[in-house]
Amino acid sequence: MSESPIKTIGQQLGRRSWAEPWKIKMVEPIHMISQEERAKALQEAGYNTFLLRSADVYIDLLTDSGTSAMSDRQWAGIMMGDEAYAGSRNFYHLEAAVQTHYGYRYMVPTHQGRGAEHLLSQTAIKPGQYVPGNMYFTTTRLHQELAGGTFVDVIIDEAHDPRSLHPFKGDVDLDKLRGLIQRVGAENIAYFSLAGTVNMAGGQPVSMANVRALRELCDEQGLPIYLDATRMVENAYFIQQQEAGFVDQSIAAIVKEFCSYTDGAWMSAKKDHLVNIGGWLAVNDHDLFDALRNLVVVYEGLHTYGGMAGRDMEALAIGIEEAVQDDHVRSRVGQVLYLGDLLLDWDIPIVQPVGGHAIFLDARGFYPHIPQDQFPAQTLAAQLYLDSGVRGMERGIVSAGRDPQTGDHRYPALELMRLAIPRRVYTQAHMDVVAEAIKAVYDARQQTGGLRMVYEPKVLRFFQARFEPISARE
Ligand code: P71
Repeated sequence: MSESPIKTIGQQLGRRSWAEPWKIKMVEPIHMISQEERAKALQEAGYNTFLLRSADVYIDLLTDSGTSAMSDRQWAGIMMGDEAYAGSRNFYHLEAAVQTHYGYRYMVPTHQGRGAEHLLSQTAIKPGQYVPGNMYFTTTRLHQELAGGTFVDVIIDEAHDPRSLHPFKGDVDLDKLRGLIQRVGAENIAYFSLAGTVNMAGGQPVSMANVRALRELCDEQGLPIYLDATRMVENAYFIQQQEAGFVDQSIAAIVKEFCSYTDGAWMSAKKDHLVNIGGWLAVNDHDLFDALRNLVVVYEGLHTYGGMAGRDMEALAIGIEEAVQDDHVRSRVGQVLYLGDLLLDWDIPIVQPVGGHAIFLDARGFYPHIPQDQFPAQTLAAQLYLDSGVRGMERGIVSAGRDPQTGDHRYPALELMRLAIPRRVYTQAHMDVVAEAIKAVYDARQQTGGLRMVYEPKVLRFFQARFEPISARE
């Protein structure tokens, strides 16, 4: 009998296949509208994928934030909501889950990540202070600036190079940090703002060795470290797989050790924690906690709900537990790597190594003929939607915004278009469709022209900016 030419992915790669550690119990229909309808929708949205209606999107990879599928246990938790204004049972469950898995003493819930960033920035930054960190994130840096701080990027140089294969491109460059301390003095630094993984670098992880060394330096200088733990579980997976000495440790143990080198963390629970809304802020210092607890009631809600319903806190507490299960994390990151492998195999320019939550297409590699102030990554997001209804997000010059001092665009080294994969939502077949769509857009790259910005909001402009195509004759 002749062998079938059709092979599973596992067979093609010479290994046994693995599969998701769940089966599907409820489905949400999706469909692709026509090419003409997509062209119209894109024009109405000002060529900004944030302004598209989700009904006009086929496969939605705008973000992995709040878009994951909850488990049956989490949905059951929704029914167990204790909607008391104060002291809800679900709050205590959430507090215990954070203490158990992240190890911090005190926790304040917030409605989502930026609520926590706001509280931490207002309490821990004095106007005029510097906040060093391993690459900016849009909302994080904005809250630091609104509190009178100045963010200083001290990530390793490799993080700015989409082709560098460094396995821990999220690492802090300790020499850059020492240089800053020498220049401005430790007393003018509020804290170290550490993110694991680093979203804007491509979902790149920080190594355990690096956080240990950072802790030593910060101890010498009397500086606290606060961690953006939004995708720390995914960071732990890379440590487990790639850093010597961790292959036999559980994700849960790695997360906890990593956090033990930091003084506190803020969380957008809409990512790792598998909920549609929620966040928290946790610290070890009681005085700081007291200040945060005072402030949360002003901006979020009482300190035992912080802007979440009791049911949301219950789903979140359960999500924290599910998030650190090894089989879950392996399949979550494994799906991202699968899409990345397809694209790499076809020589499509993407950020390498592939990170934990998303594929980042290198828009400069697609459109070397489009200057950065004609928005290559924004163009790429528009083209991919037009081709197949797949929605991604610009992460380049539009996201970087303007320099508050000079008013000019910031010109980031990375001009990327992100395709973020929601957790437990799409199948391997969806990934195949996405890969083929990207290939079609790549094959048509030379016929593609850039965009001009016709409306620009003052802050976080990427959300609502509008664009128009620049015609070939201009
Ligand atoms: C993402 C988001 C959501 C988002 C935010 C801003 C612009 C576009 C999309 C949110 C994060 C994040 C990190 C590392 C804090 C937040 C804010 N990411 N830190 O990637 O990735 O959390 O959205 O819950 O307020 O699509 P929040």
